[in-house]
Amino acid sequence: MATTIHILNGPNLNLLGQREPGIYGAESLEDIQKTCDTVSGKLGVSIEFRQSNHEGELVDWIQQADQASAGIIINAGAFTHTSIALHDAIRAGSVPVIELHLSNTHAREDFRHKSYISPVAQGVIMGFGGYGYQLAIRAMCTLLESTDSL
Ligand code: CA2
Repeated sequence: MATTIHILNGPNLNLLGQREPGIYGAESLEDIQKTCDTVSGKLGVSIEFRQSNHEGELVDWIQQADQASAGIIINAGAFTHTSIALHDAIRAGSVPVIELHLSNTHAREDFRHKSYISPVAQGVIMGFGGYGYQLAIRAMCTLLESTDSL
């Protein structure tokens, strides 16, 4: 059975492609998911791609992914900048986590400069729009190979 990577998306990411294309790009989350399916298929891994507007649901998914998955890629949206609950859920787990953002949050408002995810993530990818999802899948596969987990 193929190794699974969870790709978790936080609040408002379901609105991608409808507003603010200058910041987040013109692709919808569904478009991004399709590309992720293609890329992961080529790399021989399977993905579980999800989005929620609810912090507790994301906590549940992180806990589940820690049992069912080899790694987690998470774009926590605005919860990145506020959520100690997501920080604690990641910290409690043992699979590698890659933090992902479409935009370069450090080039934006001050309140986006703080991340509660970064201190518990293996690495961070940001500023490449939807292409960042492909980069994150590739980075996760390289990481898993290097630890003989793939
Ligand atoms: O750059 C990213 O990926 C973010 O995680 C996106 C979040 C933002 O709060 C983070 O600071 C950075 C926002 C999610 C999408 O929000 C939309 C709002 C309006 C229209 C489309 C998307």
